[in-house]
Amino acid sequence: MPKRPRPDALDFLGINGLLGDDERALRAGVSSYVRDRIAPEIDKWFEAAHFPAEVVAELGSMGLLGMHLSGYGCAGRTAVEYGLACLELEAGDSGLRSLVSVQGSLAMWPIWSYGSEEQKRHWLPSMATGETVGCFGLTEPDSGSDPSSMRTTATRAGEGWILNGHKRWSTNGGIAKVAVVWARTEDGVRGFLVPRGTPGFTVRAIEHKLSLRASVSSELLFEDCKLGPESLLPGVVGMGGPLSCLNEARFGIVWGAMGAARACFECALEHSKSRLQFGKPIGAFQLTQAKLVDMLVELDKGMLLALHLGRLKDNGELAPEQVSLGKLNNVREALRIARAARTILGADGITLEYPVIRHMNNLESVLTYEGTSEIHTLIVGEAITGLRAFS
Ligand code: TGC
Ligand code: FAD
Repeated sequence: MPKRPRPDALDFLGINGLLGDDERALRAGVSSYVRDRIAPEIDKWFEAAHFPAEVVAELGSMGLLGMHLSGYGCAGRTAVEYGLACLELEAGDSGLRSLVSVQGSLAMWPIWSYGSEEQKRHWLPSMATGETVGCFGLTEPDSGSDPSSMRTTATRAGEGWILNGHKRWSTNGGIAKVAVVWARTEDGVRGFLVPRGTPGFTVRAIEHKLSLRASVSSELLFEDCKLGPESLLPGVVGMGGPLSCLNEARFGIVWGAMGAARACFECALEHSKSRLQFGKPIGAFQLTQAKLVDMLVELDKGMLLALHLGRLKDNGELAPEQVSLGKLNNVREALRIARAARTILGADGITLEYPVIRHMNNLESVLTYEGTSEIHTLIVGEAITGLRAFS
């Protein structure tokens, strides 16, 4: 009797089989790129806190920037395809997925959704190729989880505006040619497109990070920064503007976190089979197997959750609170998986010789940005109780 094949450890539930041909092809293409181009370099980039700027155009040429948008040079891919790209990019490094999230979901998406026809034509095609990088300024030094407390203001000056304020933690800020900045106006919160080099606009790097070291984080400073009328995003007023952008980026993180988790699981699994202690592979000890199986269970559940949310999104049925549930679960579990993987690697787990500690440190940022796990808990809590616990 032929031996019964065992499920593949890296796709135990056969989730790849739930994908269509186009989805599998896109996933395989991004995965090869990460394996051949990113994996050999990422430890050096991370250690040197170096952002490889040349990667932006490469991602653009693969059609991954603003990939879930249509027209204006964008690839017009589905939500599931966008998610799969995030999954495979983050298996390389969360910084790579951050770059794509911010460019596509936080910079291009608001222009595509709320911009004038002229703004779309002006910015989107060069953002899709990667020639123009965008960043997103919502968080401020005193305004993180509660962005509605922002102090940045835009006041009318003739036909245009004057911007004053301080944004912090803008991913891509130092390399961006355009910043999407959210500011308080007399009508409510509005979005502005601020080109690099505008007088009164300066950018300062945030250094000494021990997480997302291969990603640019910046402060954006606006001092009597004069903007023309063409800078205003005409299509949205109020906090719904910036918060709706977050749904897009959070969705990508639901998938991406599972990529980082898978990379940690794969590394720990391999190590458990080759590392001998007490005369046998550590993977033969029951406690190690329990760790590996717990990791696998959460990885596969997280993948199913991501795919389910992706299918809902493609059907136009995904609610922001459902995205919150996905971000909460998948990032929390990814971090647990990374920590468990670290223990399986023992002392080697703290070196950059293996990808685990890098992913683990990156995931600490992912747990915090795009809404902390506490905030997503409260968003889901409000959805099920009807009671608001933020304030
Ligand atoms: P709230 O009073 O609840 O709502 C104000 C208005 O906004 C609407 N709204 C949404 N619309 C679309 N999508 C959502 N998810 C929305 N959430 C709220 C809402 O309907 C209302 O509209 P209207 O028309 O009635 O005015 O707002 P609030 O200010 O009380 O906020 C509640 C809370 C805490 C959930 C929100 O502030 C929040 O999500 N806080 C977390 C902040 C956050 O996630 N910041 C992320 C910054 S960007 C980032 O981290 C990028 S990292 C990227 C990377 O490198 O990958
Ligand atoms: P705080 O809001 O000060 O929170 C501190 C702690 O208090 C958290 O544990 C939080 O959950 C908890 N807390 C706060 N309020 C409550 C409450 N009501 N109930 C219970 N607990 C609560 N922002 C941008 O605008 N653009 C970007 O591109 C961007 N990129 C980022 C990149 C990185 C690497 C990082 C680390 C952050 C980035 N951010 C960006 C900022 C990010 O969105 C914020 O850090 C995040 O929203 C949390 O804000 P905070 O850091 O000020 O923490």
